[in-house]
Amino acid sequence: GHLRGFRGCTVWFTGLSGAGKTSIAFELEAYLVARGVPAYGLDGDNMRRGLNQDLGFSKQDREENIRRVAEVAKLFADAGQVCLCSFVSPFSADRDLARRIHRDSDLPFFEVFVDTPLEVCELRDTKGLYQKARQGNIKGFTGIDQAYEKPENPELVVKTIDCSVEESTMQVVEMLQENGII
Ligand code: GGZ
Repeated sequence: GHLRGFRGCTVWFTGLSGAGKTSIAFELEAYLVARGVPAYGLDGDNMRRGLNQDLGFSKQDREENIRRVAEVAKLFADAGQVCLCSFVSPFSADRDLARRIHRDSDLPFFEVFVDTPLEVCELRDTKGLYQKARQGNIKGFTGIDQAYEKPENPELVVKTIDCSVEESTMQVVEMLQENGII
């Protein structure tokens, strides 16, 4: 879409399971849509149940998961949406690929590191997955027996420990304002 006034973009949330990526993205989606800015969220729930249902959590499958998500996000952004991607995306190379896929189409890409310590995520354990991983019932769980490579140069770092979801969301809103997206 080269005839649009409003520029779409992708906001890429990365962080551990339970860090708060989807909560922030959901709040941001509501904030934007309420102000007439088209926004749409992609996450493990809607991508892994459909398009990516053939993929698991090996390093290779995560790479392909992220590649497909990035291609889909690029289309949303090109269609003028603010595409909100919430994926653990633990590997720098995969996130860099997502960025490159957008850059090659001249679409803005913002990497947001949802920086919640493992101890906090594990204490929350909203889905009981950390407990299962500790017991060895889930293999290759990010932060337990698979790596999470922290972003080196994210556009934004959100520290969720002493921040409400609303406060974290407003930090992303400010970033979008500073970059002329909204
Ligand atoms: C990490 C896993 C795993 C393993 C299942 N490692 O809290 P959640 O439940 O909803 O978020 C996690 C989600 C991760 O999927 P992503 O598509 O975001 O991963 S990636 O970007 O790395 O491809 C968690 C659940 O799926 N989950 N097994 N082994 N998270």
